[in-house]
Amino acid sequence: MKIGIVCYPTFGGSGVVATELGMALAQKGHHVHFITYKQPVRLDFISNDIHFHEVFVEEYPLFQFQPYELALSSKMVEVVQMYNLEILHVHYAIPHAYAAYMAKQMLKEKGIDIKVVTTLHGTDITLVGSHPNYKTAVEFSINNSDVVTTVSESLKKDTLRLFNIRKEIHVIHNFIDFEKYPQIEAPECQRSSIAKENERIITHVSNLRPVKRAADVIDIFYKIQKKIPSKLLLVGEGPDREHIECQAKDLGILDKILFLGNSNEVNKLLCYSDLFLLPSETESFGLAALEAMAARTPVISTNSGGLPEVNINGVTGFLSNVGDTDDMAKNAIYILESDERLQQFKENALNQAKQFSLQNVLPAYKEVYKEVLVGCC
Ligand code: GMT
Repeated sequence: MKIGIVCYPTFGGSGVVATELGMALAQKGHHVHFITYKQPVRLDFISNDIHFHEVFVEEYPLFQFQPYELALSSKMVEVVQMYNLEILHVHYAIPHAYAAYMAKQMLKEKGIDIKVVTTLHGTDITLVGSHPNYKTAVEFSINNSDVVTTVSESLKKDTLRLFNIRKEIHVIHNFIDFEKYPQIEAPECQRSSIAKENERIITHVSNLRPVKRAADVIDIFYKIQKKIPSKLLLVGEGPDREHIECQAKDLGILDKILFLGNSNEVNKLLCYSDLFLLPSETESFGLAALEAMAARTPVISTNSGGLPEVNINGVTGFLSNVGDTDDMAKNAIYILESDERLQQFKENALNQAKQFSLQNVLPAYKEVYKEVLVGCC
């Protein structure tokens, strides 16, 4: 198949899923064309079957905002024609599904019937998409996609609740490529370079936006380290970074936290991890939690959105109400205070993550592509 993938090229979950999907499809011999404004950060695999097409937006004094969706839809039309693409798979509705609709109409005028698959990822529905400023256009572009998928049952419910949707929604969970996660302790994973022998290592990975409640991460860690000697690895950059640095300084725990910034080798950093914290306000799925579990790390998370589909309470970690940092710290300490218990949770986390392996999930996307090409969805 010849597939165009449109996504955000950044460290966000939707871009990561789109890039991993594209690389996996190319490995299976499909022709994949990434269309976006920068090379996706996770694109680390080179093959004859992977192409990248950069969307340029020219500066012009009249524009207060650059008309990205216009340039994107024009680029989609150009690439579809040039490479005879059959499918445009757009990740994150805003503005990708809308731009794909425009591309589809332009191509129709040229006698080309391009199929549009839209994958909804979360904030494009829950936080941003349903805002009155965007709702009409998002609803329209979902209803006019050929196929719509969501990354969790929870996001499907949210989409049906927040919009007037006339299409069937297919749930295809996010996935992990286990080949990128060493199943035995890698020699380069030197815990001693980060923590003392008796210290546990706790991690949090996010874009440090308000929805991630990074202040809760610091609060939970503060409570944990009072009982259990530990270090916190914080991976990611975002608007809340300065605030949580000050918070950590005020609490006197700055020297126990390593701020590592953005990384496209999260899989390698997670090898150090004993416990993962994800106290988000909402997560449609929580890819960061799944990545942690693939690296044998139990998860302390909230019970919002799709997190209960990934993190099983009392088995792979624990789920608490949003903002209940006392409960999250209590659960974390329960796991960390016993070596035996920690090992059990680690095994459980890995076993649960295996259900979301690339091998298990990729066929669902391929099925959707096949169906849309024969016109049955
Ligand atoms: O979490 C973010 O803010 C990034 C965002 C994105 O769109 O890149 O992540 C969303 O998509 C991920 C991949 O499907 C999901 O795992 C995240 O749960 C989801 N984030 C939210 O719903 C807040």
